[in-house]
Amino acid sequence: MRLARGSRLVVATHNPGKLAEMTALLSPYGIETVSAGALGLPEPEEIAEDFEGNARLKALAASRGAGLPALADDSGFCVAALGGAPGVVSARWAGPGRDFSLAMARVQSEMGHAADRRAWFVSVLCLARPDGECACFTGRVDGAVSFPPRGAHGFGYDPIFVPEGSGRTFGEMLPEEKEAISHRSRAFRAFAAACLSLP
Ligand code: ITT
Repeated sequence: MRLARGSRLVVATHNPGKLAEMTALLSPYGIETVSAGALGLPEPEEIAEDFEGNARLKALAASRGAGLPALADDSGFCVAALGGAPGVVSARWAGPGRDFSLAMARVQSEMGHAADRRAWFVSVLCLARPDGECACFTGRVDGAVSFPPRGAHGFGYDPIFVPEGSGRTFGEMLPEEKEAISHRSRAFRAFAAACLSLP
């Protein structure tokens, strides 16, 4: 399923941090982007049990709602010592006010002094068309949890995640440094190879 240059594409997220990253990743490809929020599309309930199921559900809802192809991301922060939690419910740990200082404090209190500090982010990007055709692409970045939170860049759990090979959190990295190695950019590279063409 390829997208022609000049196509209009809905970026099917209501998360401003993700919207900024997805728009930057799409910028070299000559695709006209419009966000789900700008189109007034509702946020579908994320009732699937895994990242791919939720990415499909969000991409299909936006694509059918707008009558255009749509790209959705379902992602999460996974902690080894917590059996992979918060994982698919990462956004819910921030509560109704989407307060990620609460979510990060919960990770810290649930981990306690666990010796295993391994953590990873996962992103599944799904491209859907209004006729129901879908294609999904997964990316992952491994690293460790680090407290206290550090850095004001990025969003969500970025201030407590140190990717492998770095001494800094995603929150301390410039957008282009995070983009070089992030789960979302890895999923995006697979998506771009399958669905986009460079000028
Ligand atoms: P949409 O469904 O509208 O895209 P959302 O925030 O509800 O927005 P998810 O259901 O996929 O998105 O939740 C994923 C959560 O995982 C997200 O809110 C972040 O807290 C966290 N997360 C995902 N990618 C992240 C990243 O690159 N950096 C930090 N946290 C991230």
